[in-house]
Amino acid sequence: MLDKFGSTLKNVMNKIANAVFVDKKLIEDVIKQLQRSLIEADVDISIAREISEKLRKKASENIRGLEKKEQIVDLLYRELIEILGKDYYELEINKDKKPFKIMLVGLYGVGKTTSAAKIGFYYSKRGYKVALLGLDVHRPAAPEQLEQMGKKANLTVFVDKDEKNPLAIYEKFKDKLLKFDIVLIDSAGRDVLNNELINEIKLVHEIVKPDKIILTIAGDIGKAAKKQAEGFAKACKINGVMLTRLDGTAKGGGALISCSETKSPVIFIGTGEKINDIESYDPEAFVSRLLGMGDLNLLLEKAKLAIEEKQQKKMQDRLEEGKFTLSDMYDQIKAMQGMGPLNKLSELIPGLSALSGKKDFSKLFNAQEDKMKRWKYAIDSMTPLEKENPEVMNSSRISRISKGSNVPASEIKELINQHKIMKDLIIQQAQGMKGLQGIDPEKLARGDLQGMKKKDLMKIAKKFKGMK
Ligand SMILES: Nc1nc2c(ncn2[C@@H]2O[C@H](COP(=O)(O)OP(=O)(O)OP(=O)(O)O)[C@@H](O)[C@H]2O)c(=O)[nH]1
Ligand SMILES: [Mg+2]
Repeated sequence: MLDKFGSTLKNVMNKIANAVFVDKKLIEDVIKQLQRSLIEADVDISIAREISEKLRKKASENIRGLEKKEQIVDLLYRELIEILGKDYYELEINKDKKPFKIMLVGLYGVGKTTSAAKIGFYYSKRGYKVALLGLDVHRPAAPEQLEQMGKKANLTVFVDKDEKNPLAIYEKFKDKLLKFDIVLIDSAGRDVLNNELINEIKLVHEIVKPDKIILTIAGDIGKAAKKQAEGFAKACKINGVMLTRLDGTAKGGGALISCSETKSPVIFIGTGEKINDIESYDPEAFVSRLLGMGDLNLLLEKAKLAIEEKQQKKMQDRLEEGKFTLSDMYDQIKAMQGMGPLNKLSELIPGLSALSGKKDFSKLFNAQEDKMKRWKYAIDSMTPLEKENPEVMNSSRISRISKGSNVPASEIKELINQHKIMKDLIIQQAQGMKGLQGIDPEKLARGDLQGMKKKDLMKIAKKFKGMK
């Protein structure tokens, strides 16, 4: 279903899932790729541009915090729903009116006859007693085709192969139709929407008085669907659209958007030649499937792990070089906040496993949001040298930072102190537990100090001395 449009959009999704950093460049890449897939789907260039602009604006306003990828996906998802139809429409079938008449109109070869049988099948599966009525007197093979399709759908078919007047056919079967809940009426097409076709539709409309009229449009014509939707809407009241041949065309996106643009609600989509290749069109479900949201969540999970691995490696390298700046500390604490149980998380971050289970560190990671904010202001007021080497900090620097950030000097001192403790421990661990040789690192990581030798416990105690 919509394989091509879907696959280009899935590429956009993969790009997001696999990105290591969510930054302006990624968002720009995503927008460009989306634009490309929209144009491939035969969406009008001006519309594709408009969508890109909107996304760009929304992304710059809304993409914040930790769950950036989810936010981009959500933004794309909502934007696509917006353009691909927004609301879910159903034909309102009046069960008390027998028969409830649904007529299909459309140009030559768009799938009217096939769709009449498909829609009939769709409603019969939902408990309605359905018949098909053939009023296409132009195409010689039309009655037979409808009969064949009706047989596949297990529906009663009313056709007259000799009669050339559609109204006479209707009169002939009128009484028999009363037994049915729903009658699907197949009508004749034309090459173009000319007066001849309009007059025929109007005439049939007057006599047959269909309760609903469904315009059939072939999905593979892309944005040209707009002209058809507008033209038919002028000629008669269209209640909804059946968009056929969405299987195997990249242009389905353009056709759907055209229908949405012209306010012609798509009710059904045709996804193949078989009788059950029909779906009611629900934009939300459709877009989810189009984007492969089911797989996407999995992909995001996997991506998260992959990124963690990459970032872990980078972090590990830095730690092994003895680097752990104030900014690193801030980022780590921030990243870990609100992400789940501390013990579980700290296993993922190099160095921190040694600290899990330590009460004081739990406290540190659970630092209040506003305290974190003040730390951030303080760090932002520091020079690169101070961030990299907080050892250079003295009282005049602290008072400068305090003034610049409006954070009390005592809190800045606390921040520097916490950093020192954390850095010593983390780097120690990263560098192969130099000071703690002989201690099972896994036990240490679990905070499992039982059964350790007294000598080793003393070593650890010494390391934790600075912590309150
Ligand atoms: N792949 C695919 N083919 C379809 C779909 N709907 C219809 N078709 C095919 O399109 C061709 C035309 O379908 P018809 O139902 O005969 O179209 P029509 O509008 O009744 O044509 P006329 O009566 O000649 O105006 C047939 O070969 C159908 O099998 C669809 O959703 N997918
Ligand atoms: Mg036909």
